[in-house]
Amino acid sequence: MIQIPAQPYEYEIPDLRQVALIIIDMQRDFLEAGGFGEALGNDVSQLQSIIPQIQSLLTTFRALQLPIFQTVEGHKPDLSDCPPSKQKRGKSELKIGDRGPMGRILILGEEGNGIIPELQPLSEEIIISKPGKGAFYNTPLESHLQAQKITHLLITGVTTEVCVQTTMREANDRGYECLLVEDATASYFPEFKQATIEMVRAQGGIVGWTGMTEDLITALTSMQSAS
Ligand code: TIU
Repeated sequence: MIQIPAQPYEYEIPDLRQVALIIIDMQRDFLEAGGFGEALGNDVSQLQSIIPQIQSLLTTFRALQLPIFQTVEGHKPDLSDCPPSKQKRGKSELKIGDRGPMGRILILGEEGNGIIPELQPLSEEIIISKPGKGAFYNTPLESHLQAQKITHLLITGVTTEVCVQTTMREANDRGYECLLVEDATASYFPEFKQATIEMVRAQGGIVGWTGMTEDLITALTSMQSAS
């Protein structure tokens, strides 16, 4: 058992084999110009500051041979998994499925849908394609977690109040003990990021815990050397 400094109180991981790193939607569509994020009217440069923290967590998980799941939000080319409500939403010129500077917007396999080069997964690492905001809806994520007996999730990625928070709430309702990594998640709206952090850990951790990259890395590596 290890206790990690966190809010609203220490986060406990009973065994290293029970923890996974979840990286939500660090794809070009959200972090680079010409993708879905920009089509929605956002300043995408806002999100790039968290790349070093996620790289550090990736390096630690790889060194400890612990499971990593990256997700990408995207739809089949025929849009059969995209509800018309989602496809039509908003007043932007470019909509899901339209051709943009990085290929068709939010379509699986297109250039814009790929994970950013800095966080490229290794061939054995699992990428979960998800049609919704949450990583559990209509995906095989839960069966992977159950197969590996994972109970604790460290959650990172973008955007904090949309796909990250939805995923954390889905996981919480399924019984997972989740920690949102504060300096490894970002929003186009800094005030929404802060509000999400506070609402997650309010009421005694109603959705889970929040903590910092360095504290997690220190704890995980010391746990490894103690075992
Ligand atoms: N628009 C926005 O903030 N986010 C999304 O559409 N998807 C994710 O958060 N990944």
